Amino acid sequence: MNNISATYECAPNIALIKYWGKSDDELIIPLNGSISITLDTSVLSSRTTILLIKSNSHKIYVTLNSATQEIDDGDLNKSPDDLINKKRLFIMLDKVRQNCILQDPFEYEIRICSSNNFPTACGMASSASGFACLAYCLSKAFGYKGDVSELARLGSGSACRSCFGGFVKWNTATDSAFSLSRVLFPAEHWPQMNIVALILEDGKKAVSSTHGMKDTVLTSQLLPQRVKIVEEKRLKMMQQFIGDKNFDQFAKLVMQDSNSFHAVCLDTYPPLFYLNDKSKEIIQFINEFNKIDPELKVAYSFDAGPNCFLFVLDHHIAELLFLIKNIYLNNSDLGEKIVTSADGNFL
Ligand code: 2P0
Repeated sequence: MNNISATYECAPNIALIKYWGKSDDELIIPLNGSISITLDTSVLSSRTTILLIKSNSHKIYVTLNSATQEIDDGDLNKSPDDLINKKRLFIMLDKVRQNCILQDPFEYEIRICSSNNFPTACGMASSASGFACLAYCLSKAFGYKGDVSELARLGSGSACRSCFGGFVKWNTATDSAFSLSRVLFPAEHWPQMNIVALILEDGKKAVSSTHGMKDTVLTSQLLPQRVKIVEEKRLKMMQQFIGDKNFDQFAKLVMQDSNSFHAVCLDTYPPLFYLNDKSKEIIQFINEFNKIDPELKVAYSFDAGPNCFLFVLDHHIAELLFLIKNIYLNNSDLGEKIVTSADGNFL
């Protein structure tokens, strides 16, 4: 058999305890561990196919959402900004070729084809799901003997959490082989959990996460304090609250960690403004909504952009959506919005 192929599907994930800052930029080892929830692939997913063609050409073709380009090592000395993903692809490929069961791993032309079932304008980062798919495809096609989450991490840090469904933890470590992600709890553990994504802006962000976190590591004096709190307290607390299905405590910690992440962004020089005025309006709205009852009903979380992810249990989602759609949105110029549930269904 001369040709080998593999296809995988992975979903984006949303961090509950955020990753921001690397101890090793090349190997993408995070300063602190993180915990996320992976969305259901039936709603939002990336799908990637790899084809290895026995050949002396050694060419690599990558098709992303129907635009194809040939990639070669010579590219890598040009603009580092555009080529960061290509460079990471070569790092992943090197890693796989060094530790695989395929007899002659350099004797193939490689074709990679990847697409998302969600529009790029929906505000979900596709690099996590895309690189997780790529890691699975490379592993299968080459017979990689290492850990798939380590491989995905070399493509994009948050991608290692998209290798698995449910609640996932990614550990920090001094050695690359130990900075892996693992399932903490499967999605069925807390099926009443829903995620509502409010898309407030769909443009490309001014500063990418990769560059933003590099600046934070270099300049923020608040970051070491955040890393300490996350490592010493928050990861354990989050694991406990999810395990106990304690929504009140879970919600408080999700919001605190999102706030703390944006605080270190502001403490970066020059400052990183990922939230916009609409994001701040949503924060105020959620705080008001939560005031009505003694226990928290909704949690917000924001990644490196203005779009908002709301966490809410089944018995409060109708009330929340009613308020957002009929009262709040009427008084606001919120843009396109997409609503998903954690177990994967558009509502
Ligand atoms: C997270 N983010 O934990 C955090 C919260 C954004 C804010 O992981 O350089 O795209 O490829 O490792 O994975 C975004 O960072 O950056 C991210 P790289 P990545 O989800």
